[in-house]
Amino acid sequence: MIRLFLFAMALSFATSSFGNAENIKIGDISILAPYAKATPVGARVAGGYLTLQNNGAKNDTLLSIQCECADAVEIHQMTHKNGIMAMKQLEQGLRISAGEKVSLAPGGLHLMFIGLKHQFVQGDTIKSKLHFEMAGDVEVTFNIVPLRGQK
Ligand SMILES: [Cu+2]
Repeated sequence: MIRLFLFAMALSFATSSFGNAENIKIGDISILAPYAKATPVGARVAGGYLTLQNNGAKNDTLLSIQCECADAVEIHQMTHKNGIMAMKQLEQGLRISAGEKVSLAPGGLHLMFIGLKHQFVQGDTIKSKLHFEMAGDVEVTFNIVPLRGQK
């Protein structure tokens, strides 16, 4: 009995340590662990990250993202050209092939919040609407994590 109780405690602690992060499903798409990086005062841009999993038999595409927190949200890819790192917008959206998982993470694919209307503060959350070609629209809550630290 005590063991069961401890297990339940551990479980609820593990869950709460993720704050408000939620894994969301819309149609065949799962959205896992969305988070954004905190920003210094006056910053104009912030990076957002998540994993998209397509559980279905049809390809889907993340076409656009909207957030009241920013003028625009773009899907970016890091590119290396002659040793110089740059970011390129995926103007056609981000393809998530049937049965595939696509991770957006620091140093690679990411969402870029551009023209921030307020600072992103560690511990807060921001809500964004993701628009998928097949799965439709879904609201996603991003946890804001320290600027440095989490990868
Ligand atoms: Cu970017």
